Amino acid sequence: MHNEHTNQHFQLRIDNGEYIEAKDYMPDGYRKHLIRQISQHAHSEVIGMQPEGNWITRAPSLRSKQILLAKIQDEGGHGLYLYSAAETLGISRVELIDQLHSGKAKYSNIFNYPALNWADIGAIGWLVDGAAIVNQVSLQRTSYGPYSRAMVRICKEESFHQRQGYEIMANMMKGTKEQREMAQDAMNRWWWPALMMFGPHDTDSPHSSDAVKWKIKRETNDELRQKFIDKTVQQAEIIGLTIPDKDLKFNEKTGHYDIGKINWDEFHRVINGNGPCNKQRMEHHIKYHNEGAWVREAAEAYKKKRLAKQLEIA
Ligand code: FAQ
Repeated sequence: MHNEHTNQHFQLRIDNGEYIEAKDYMPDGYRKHLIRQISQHAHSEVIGMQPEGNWITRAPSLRSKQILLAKIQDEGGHGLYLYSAAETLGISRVELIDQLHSGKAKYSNIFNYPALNWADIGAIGWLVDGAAIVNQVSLQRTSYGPYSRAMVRICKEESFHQRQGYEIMANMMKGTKEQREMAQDAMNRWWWPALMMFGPHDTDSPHSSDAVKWKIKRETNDELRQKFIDKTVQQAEIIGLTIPDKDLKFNEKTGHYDIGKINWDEFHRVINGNGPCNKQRMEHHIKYHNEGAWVREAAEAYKKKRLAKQLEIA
């Protein structure tokens, strides 16, 4: 017998490459996994506006200020697409934000590092958006329809972000000795945390086996990290930056770059709340969330009023 409401039928649909939509049957574990991942992704986009926002008023030219403003607005928009995708799974925005504020939901490790100078804005665009896009291109084919569609839109914008960061780095590398040193210093500070963005090695990643079985992940953490390394090492070479890894070496046998050891103690410290900026990031989010309460109340009141009017007319 073939019952549409069984996990077996669900897995068959996944194996056949079908997309799962909001009202379709899905196992509880699949729903929970997606709420966790999509909401963490949304929180990352929004918290990620903070390190860059810090540099809008100090951008070195009107052109660079306009570009940075547009980029940061895009990140806010990405957060909105993703919160909406998470809400289709039956959780409210209020609950999602509560989970962020209580520390139950994580956000990307990378946004707990400070942006100290303009070269950091280049490094964020090039390395952070560069890592994000490798992951997100793969997620365009994730099995949950609303998440996949959000990713298609996000990827279009993210590739522009990566290029704006690379342009900043390339220009600084064509500049004075001090500018070249600033670019290298930013590279040294952002390289390893960017590699950590892909998550723990496959053998230490508790969620990966379900994610692969359900085709939430189309490629594993290590596969995506390797893709990012291979393309970024070459981009660094072109503009004269050195990768801060004495063990980095091209492996003729595999056709990929081998790297040194990632500091997973640092990763766990940062994602568990003890990175350089965790406290500041969360305090900032809570402060402005509370200050914006009146906007949410006004929107809610307007919605109720319109609904009452529609009922009157009907
Ligand atoms: N940071 O078993 P796994 C952007 C946690 S893009 C913090 O491997 P999973 C663009 C993980 O949650 C950045 N925590 O987990 C932008 C789990 O803990 P939990 C956001 C991490 O989910 C640029 C535990 O470790 N992109 O923001 C991280 O299968 C510039 C075990 O890990 C996404 O979120 C980490 N890096 O794989 C915006 C992409 N890695 O939940 C502004 C979507 C792992 O049990 C400015 N997400 N953990 O408490 C994913 O693809 C996956 O969730 C992974 C992790 C690959 C991140």
